[in-house]
Amino acid sequence: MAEVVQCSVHEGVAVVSINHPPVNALAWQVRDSLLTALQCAEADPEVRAILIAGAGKTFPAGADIAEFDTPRKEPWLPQICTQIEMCRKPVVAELHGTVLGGGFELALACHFRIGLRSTRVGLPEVKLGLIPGAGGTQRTPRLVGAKVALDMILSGRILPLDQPPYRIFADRLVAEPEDLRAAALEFCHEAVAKGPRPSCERREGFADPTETQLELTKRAADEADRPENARREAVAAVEAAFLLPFDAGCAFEEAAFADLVASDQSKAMRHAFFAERRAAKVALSVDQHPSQIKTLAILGAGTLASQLAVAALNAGLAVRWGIADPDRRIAAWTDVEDSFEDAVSAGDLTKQVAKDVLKRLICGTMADMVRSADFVIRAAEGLQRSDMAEDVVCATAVAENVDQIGLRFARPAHLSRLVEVIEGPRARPDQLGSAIALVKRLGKQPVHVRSSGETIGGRMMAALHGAADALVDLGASPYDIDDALTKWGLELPPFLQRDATGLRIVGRVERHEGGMNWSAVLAQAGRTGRASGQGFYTYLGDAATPVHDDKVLMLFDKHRADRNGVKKADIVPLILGAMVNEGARLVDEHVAASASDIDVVMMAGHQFPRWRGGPMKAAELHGLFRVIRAMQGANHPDKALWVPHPRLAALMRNGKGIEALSN
Ligand code: 3H9
Repeated sequence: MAEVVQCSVHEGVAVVSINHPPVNALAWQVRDSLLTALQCAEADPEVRAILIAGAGKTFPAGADIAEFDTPRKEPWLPQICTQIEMCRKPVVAELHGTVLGGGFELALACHFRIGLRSTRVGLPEVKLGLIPGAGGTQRTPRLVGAKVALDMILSGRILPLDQPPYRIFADRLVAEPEDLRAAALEFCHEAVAKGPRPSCERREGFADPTETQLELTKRAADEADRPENARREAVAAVEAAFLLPFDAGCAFEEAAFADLVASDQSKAMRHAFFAERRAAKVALSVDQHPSQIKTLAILGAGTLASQLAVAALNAGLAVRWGIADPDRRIAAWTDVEDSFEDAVSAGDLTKQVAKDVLKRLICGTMADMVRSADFVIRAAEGLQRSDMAEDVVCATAVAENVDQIGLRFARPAHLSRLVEVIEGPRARPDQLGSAIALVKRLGKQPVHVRSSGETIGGRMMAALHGAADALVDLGASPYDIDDALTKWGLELPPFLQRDATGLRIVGRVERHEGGMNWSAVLAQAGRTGRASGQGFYTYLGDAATPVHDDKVLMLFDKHRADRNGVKKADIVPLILGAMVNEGARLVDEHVAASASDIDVVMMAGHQFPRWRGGPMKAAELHGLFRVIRAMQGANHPDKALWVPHPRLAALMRNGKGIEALSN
């Protein structure tokens, strides 16, 4: 096996190359070897400058995220960054690929940076519930100012190094990959004349102290009420960079990072990171490459079809849009054109790009449109597989029975990330492979489901609503339930959500044994939802402000015997309990492959907050023992809700985490 860090000397320059595929994450063995290589190079009298590079596709893309679940092992990355910065010989970073997190911090600790034009940089730690922990909160604002540093840290975005203001991080850029090493070595020789330039001594980013303090005060106020701890800590750490000596600022950052790594929020977000990647890696016997799908036919004239057309065009596909009614074709084309004009007005696209994109869209009869397609999506009910080649996959995107392949896009389909890829009872492996490849080609998150049309999201949302109704059966107020779930992090809690959908529609859903259909009760009393100004809530001021209404509680009390059957503190554990029970059933029935797939569905498609990690991880972090204890205390006739599923009970008994719930 190749060494994870290789070192060779070229005309007085020690080239230290990190070789730890796939992304050169700065795992312990990399840090250990890197530190040794740096110490050797500094001590070697033949070496006059040091070049740090990443082998393969990228300079390090960050610390090894998996390591955060294990005890910290020295040398820690900040120590290596200090060693580099204090080196008596100039140290140059050679950048390419995605230079992220700890990788970007490593680069900032170097005295100089040369990179490929195509390099992208970023500090995405906040997406893992963390702040940069290897000097990123201290060195970045020193170079580029508090505003840009906080934009980078709080957005976590991956940004182009060759564009302002990020261009400032590079001392020189090179266009062609094959020229990079020679240019970097030449730059190292120039750096010998310049000598080391420690970033910790720079303060040009703080040139205007008044503006810096104003920016920091504004950011602290913006973040004050947000639930994610890492965001507030990031602002505080950048303020420390501004106000404190470098070492004291680093000590603040280190302590905050250590607290965040141990926090449930970060554990949840790290779970999300790996769960999303696992879900995208469906074990396939036939693996289709996304680039093999170039032309997509979409059949149907409705909103879903139009959103799919926009998504496919944005992903660079050629779109053949089959619409039976010739008059609708013109209107449909205009819908899509409008959507791209909006993007031009918002500054997201140039006119020319929008024009070029629209050249890839053709509308016509269904038969004509499917003829040259690599993949067909039926986006309206009742449409039949027309005259297309036998090997072309035709997936249904509407809620109907699935025999072969179903694609369930979270709405709106052009903006949402989630697609549940349903493998029906008669699906072939190659069809499933193509469907997953298409979803990846669209830049969306696939989750594999085995069913005849059921989705993970549908079943889990039904469990959530069923549990909310059952809590009302037991005497809870819908307002207490919505309040508890909002404080927990749900953007749209169940009863507000039903009011928005309309209670006549929601009231048609059947309740199980012993349950009252509270939506139907309200609809019968003329409270049909938000549009009518009255539902679970009464709406004031153009139906914009929901307020609690005692009349609703009085109406409910006529239908239920127990008015005090639920403690407020039990609401969240009981809702989670019902969801995690349904999750265990989904895995047991092989509809979902794992608990982590269920979490991905709920985070990517149903607004479950990422910092909770999805309902399955949230139940684990809350404590499965505590959740199951609350379930056992709930006395409801619908046993599916709170009688713990045997697989869930086994997890608790064996002290296992939710990851163990998989097929
Ligand atoms: C940090 O740096 C903290 C410091 O501030 C302080 C330290 C003291 N670790 O995404 P892909 C794996 S926090 C471990 O499919 P792409 C990934 O799981 C870190 N593993 O590829 C997958 O494994 P598998 C800050 C990692 O080309 C494989 O690599 N950095 C890491 O679509 C391929 O990944 C980040 O948050 C990692 N850091 O995208 C960057 N990164 O094949 C996180 C990737 O077994 N990474 N893996 O499923 C990314 O954003 C993307 O992976 C990247 C490549 C854009 C780099």
